[in-house]
Amino acid sequence: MPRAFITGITGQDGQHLAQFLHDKGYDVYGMVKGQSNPRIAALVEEMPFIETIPGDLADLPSLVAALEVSQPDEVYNLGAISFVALSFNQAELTANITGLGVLRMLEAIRMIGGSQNNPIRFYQASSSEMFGKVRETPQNEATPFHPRSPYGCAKVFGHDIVVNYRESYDLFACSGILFNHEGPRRGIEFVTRKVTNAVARIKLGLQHELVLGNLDSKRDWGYAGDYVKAMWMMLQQDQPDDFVIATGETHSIEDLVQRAFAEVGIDNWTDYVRQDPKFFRPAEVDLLIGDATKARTELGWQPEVDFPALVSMMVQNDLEIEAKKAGIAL
Ligand code: GDR
Repeated sequence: MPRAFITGITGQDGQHLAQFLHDKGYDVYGMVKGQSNPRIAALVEEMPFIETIPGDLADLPSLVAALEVSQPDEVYNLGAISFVALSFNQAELTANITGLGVLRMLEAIRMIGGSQNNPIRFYQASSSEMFGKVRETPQNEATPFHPRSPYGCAKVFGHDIVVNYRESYDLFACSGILFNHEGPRRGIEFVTRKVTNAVARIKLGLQHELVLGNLDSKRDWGYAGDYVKAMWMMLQQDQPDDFVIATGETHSIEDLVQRAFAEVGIDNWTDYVRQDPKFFRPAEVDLLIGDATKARTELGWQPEVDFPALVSMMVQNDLEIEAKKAGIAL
């Protein structure tokens, strides 16, 4: 059985990837940090096949030990401080975990290595946030970076160090430059889930207002389930390389809000939405739209869930969850 080691296993992508790899016959190891994290208990209950290993991206010896225990064929580094807004308040922590954490993981791989015939293959979760104040539209693998947040800066470091270690030490290391990807497992702090959850609660009469920041920024939103498949595909290539993963369509936050309300039959959405400066960011990424031609031609990857289907999936999921919690029959 092939073996995979995943950091960030309790996050949205970690969960999707764990299930995807398990279905492919992998033994799945997930790194968990902290002492008593309720998300770990919930995850292990849902996916009992996951073997958890303690460790922290801030602690190199713990990464080395985790690789010694799991002896992976593939390592997926999805762990990060991943919320862009938070990175402005905790910039140093973000640089340490989201940026230096990548370096530590690469060093751990250099130390443990895997067998000569079967070196460890490494996937790094790079991000469209690296493009930031975009230099060209759409963005592809050759588009220069101009990050707009401590998170984006840390991801640029992570991306560059992967390229550098690949070139310096001949590691099988790939970066997926993933544009926004969402779904029912998305954390409530991110705008898609915040909106779909609020819309469900408003429809059920449990909430009366949705408070947001900037409604004008545009994102290329795909479905997380499609995107974890691309991560795995990258590691099955003969040569390591970097790939943009995106849908090639962009929508504003306003489009998202409008479509989510329409899904529950509410057309007068402006009556429910208020803007608050506290949700605006010190610097914004105004427009993202990815060109995934390389992934399509070289990996044979393409997204299966489009924007309307994604919003519908998330709203319906939140309706079910919120109705069940409140004891309301749908
Ligand atoms: P993003 O995702 O920063 O693109 O990074 P997020 O959903 O947080 O923000 C998207 C856009 O929505 C605007 N916005 C709001 N955002 C949040 N979270 N809450 C609000 O109330 C709100 N109002 C407006 C934001 O200003 C922004 O323009 C995500 C993360 O998953 C990263 O980790 C990942 O690398 C990138 O996607 C690709």
